[in-house]
Amino acid sequence: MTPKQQHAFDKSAFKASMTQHLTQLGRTPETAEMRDWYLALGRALAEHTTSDLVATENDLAIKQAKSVNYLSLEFLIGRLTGNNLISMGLYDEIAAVVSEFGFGLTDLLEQERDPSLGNGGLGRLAACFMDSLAAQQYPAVGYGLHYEYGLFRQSFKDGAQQEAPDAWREPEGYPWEVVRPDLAQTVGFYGHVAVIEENGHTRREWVPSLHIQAMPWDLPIVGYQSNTVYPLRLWEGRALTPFALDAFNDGDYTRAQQAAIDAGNLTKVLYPNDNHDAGKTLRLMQQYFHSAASVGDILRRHLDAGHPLAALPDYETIQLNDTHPTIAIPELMRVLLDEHHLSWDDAWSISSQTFAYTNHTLLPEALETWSESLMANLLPRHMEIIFEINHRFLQDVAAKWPGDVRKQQVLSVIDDQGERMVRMANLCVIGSYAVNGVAALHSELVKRDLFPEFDALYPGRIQNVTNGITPRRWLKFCNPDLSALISEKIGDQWPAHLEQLEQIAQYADDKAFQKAFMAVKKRNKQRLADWVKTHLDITLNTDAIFDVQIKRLHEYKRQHLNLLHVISLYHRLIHEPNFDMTPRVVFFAAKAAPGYALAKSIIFAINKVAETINNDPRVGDKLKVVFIPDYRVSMAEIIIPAADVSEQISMAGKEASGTGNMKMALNGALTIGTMDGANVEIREEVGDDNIYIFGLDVEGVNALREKGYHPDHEYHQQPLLKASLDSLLDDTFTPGHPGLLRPVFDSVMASGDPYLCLADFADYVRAHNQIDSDYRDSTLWAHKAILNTALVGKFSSDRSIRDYVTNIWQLKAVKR
Ligand code: RUG
Repeated sequence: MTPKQQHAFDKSAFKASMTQHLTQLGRTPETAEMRDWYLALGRALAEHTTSDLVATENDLAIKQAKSVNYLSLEFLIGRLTGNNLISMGLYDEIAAVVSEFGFGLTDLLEQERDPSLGNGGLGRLAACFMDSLAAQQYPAVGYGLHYEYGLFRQSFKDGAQQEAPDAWREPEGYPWEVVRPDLAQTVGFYGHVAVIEENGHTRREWVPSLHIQAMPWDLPIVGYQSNTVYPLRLWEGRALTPFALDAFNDGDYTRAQQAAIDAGNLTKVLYPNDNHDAGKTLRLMQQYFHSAASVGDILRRHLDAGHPLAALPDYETIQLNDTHPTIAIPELMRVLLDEHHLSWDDAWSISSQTFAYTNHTLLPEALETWSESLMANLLPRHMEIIFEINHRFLQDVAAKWPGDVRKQQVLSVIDDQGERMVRMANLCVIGSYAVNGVAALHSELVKRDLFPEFDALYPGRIQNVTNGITPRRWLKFCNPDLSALISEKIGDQWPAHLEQLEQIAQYADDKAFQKAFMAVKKRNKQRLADWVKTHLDITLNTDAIFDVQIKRLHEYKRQHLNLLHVISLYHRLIHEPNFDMTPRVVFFAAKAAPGYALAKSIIFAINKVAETINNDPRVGDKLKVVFIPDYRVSMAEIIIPAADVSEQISMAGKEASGTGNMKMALNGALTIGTMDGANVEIREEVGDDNIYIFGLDVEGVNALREKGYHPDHEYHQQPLLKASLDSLLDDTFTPGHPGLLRPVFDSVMASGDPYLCLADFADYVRAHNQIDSDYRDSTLWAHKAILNTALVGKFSSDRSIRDYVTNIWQLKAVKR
C-alpha cells in the first residue's frame, strides 16, 4: 500500500514521539486507551506535516508563483489520519509501529471522528480539489470556517431523524490542526460610513461598531508522495476582549463573558443546508467573516512577498465555491478603495481579474439572495459599493441593449420586485473573470437557461469544468484490495495518473482477473455486511445485489422513486406467486436538513418500509432495506467499495454534476441513472452497455411540462405503481397507524409530483429488471464492472484541477 516515502522514517524516534504525546495526554503506554493512542499517533504525525506546511509557506519559489485561493464555506475533508499516511508514504511503517504497541492500525484509525465541516457534494468537492492541488503542486490555500459543531449527528428514533450537535474536536482538540495567532485578522460589522474631507477630496470610510477576531486554524493538505503541504485555513470567531473584568467584579458574570459568547456564536454551527438558501442574519455574518478574513490574509501574503497591489491578479486568483463567499468581491473593492486609496477603475480592474466563480446549481431556491436592508445594516459600506458596481454595470447593459428594460431587470444585482434583494449570483458573474458550471450538461444549462443574457454580454466567460474525485481517498485508501489488484496488473503509478486505469480494460474478459475482481467486491460487501450486523443487527446475504443510494435527502434526487421501486418489489414478492428476483439489498444513507419536512418524511417512510420488509418471513433474504444512519465520509469509504449498483436518479436537469456517481463507478459499481449531471459523461466514457440509463432527459422533461403533466394518469394507468403508492396510505408499513406515510403519497399525487417520479417510474422498473437479469450472468456482470473501473479515469479531480489551471487560473506547478 505504501508509495515512495518522502521522509526517512526513524522508527524508534517515532515511537518515542508517540510515547511523549501520550505523556502530554496524562497517560502511559500501560494506562492509555485506544483513543489516546490515536491522538498520540495523530499528534506525532502532525509534527511532520506542520513543519512541511511552514516550509512550503516560506518557499520563495511559491511566493514568486501564482496561487489559487479556494474560498468555500464548506470543506468536507473526512478523516485525515489514514489519508495523510498514504500521502506521506508511511502507511506500512506506521502499521508496524502501531502493531508493536499492540494495536491494529485500522482499529486506531476508526477512533477519529470525521471533521464534518460540510453538507454534501459541494464541500466534498472542495476537499478533493485541495488534495489534487497538493498532489500536483499547484500553489494553493484553502479558506474556510472553523465550525465548532460540524453538520449534525443523525440518529433515528422510531424511524424519525434526530439531530444532535457534532462536537468533532471534543474534548482534546483535533490532532491535525495548528492555531496561528500571528496570522489573526480583525473583522468589522455594522456601524456607519464616515465621509472624510482630505486635501480637498472627500472619501468614504466604514466605521464598524462591532469587531470580531478571526483566529486561523491550519489543517495540513499533504501532497501525495511529495513534501508539499498546503494549508486549509479555517477561521474561528473570537472576541477581541473576551473577558470584562470590571463586569465580573460587579457580579455581572454574564456581561463579563458576553463578547466571547457573541464572537463564539459566529462559528458555532455549519448551516445544515444543501441546495437551499439559509436566509439567516448569522449566516450572512459568517459569510462576511469568512470573506473578510480570507481577503485580508491573501493581501497580507501578497504584500509580504513584496508584490505591488496592482499585480494582485498576476499572483493570486480567488475561486468562489458557489455564491457563499460572494461578499469577498465588495470586500476587496472596499480595501482597495478605502484603505489603499485606489481609484474605482484601478480597484475594479484588479478585483475583476482576481475572482472566478463556480456555480453548482440551477435550483432557484439555492440561488442566494440577501435582503438589501439587512445588508445595508450589517455592511453599510459594502452595500454602497454593490450599488456602484450595479450602476456601472447597468450602463453597460443599456449600451448593449438600448431601451431594453426587461434585460436591465433580470441582470441587475438588485431584485426590486417586492422586498429589495441582492442577487449574489449576478454579483458573482459581473465581478468574476470566469464562471464555470460543474459538468458539461450543467454548464450548457447555465448558459442556456440560467444566465443567457450574461452569456450574450460576456461571451466565453461561462465555461465548463467537470467535477472530479481524488483517487487517493476514493480508491487507493478506501479499497486497498482493489488497489493492490490493479497495481499488480498496471503498476502503482495510477493514483497520480488515473487515466492509466484504461489499461485494465484489456482484462475485462480475462477469467482469472474477473474472478479476482469479483472476489474483492465480495470481501468489500462482507465488510459492509459485518458493519450492518454489528451496528444495526440486520443479517445480509452478500450474494445479493448491493444497490446503493447515498447522498443528501432532496426531492430532486428522488429517494422516493427508489422507495417506490422497493415497495413494488415487495408487493410482487407477496402477491405474485411466480415472481422471482435476484436477491437484493437496497442501501440508503442521507441526512435531511432539519427544517425540510418532506425530506424528513421520506426518511421516516424508508425506515418504516425497511422495518416491515426486513421482518416479513415471506420475503426471506430476497429483499432487504438498510438505512445507514449518520452518513459521513468515513461511512462512504465502507459503502462505496461494496456497491454493485449506484443510484443516480435525479430528475434530468436538476443534479448539477454529482460526484458519488464517479466514486461508485471507479469502485466497479454500475450506474442506474438519468441523463443528468455527470451521468451523461460517465455514459460517454463507459459506453451504453455498461450503464443503465432510464427516464426522461432534459428535453423530455420540458416537453412533458409543456404538454401538461398529470401524475394521476400514471397512477391509474400503472397497476403496480398504484398498488405501491396505495400502500403508503394504508397501514402496510405502519401497523395500526394508517396514514403516517401520507406526506410522501401527497408529494407525488396532491402536490403534482414536481420531480416527475411517476412519469419515470415504468422506465426505472424496466432498467432495474435488466439489472436483475444481467447480475445473474456473473461473467457479464464482472465484465461490465471491470470496464466501469477501467474507463472512468477522466473523473480524477487531478484532471478537474488541470482544467481549472489551464483554462481559468493560469498557474504553474512548483515542485518542491
Ligand atoms: O448538488 C450539487 C451536486 O450536483 C454537485 O456535484 C456538487 C459539487 O459541484 O454540488 C452540489 N451542491 C450544489 N451543493 N450545494 C449546491 C448549491 O448551493
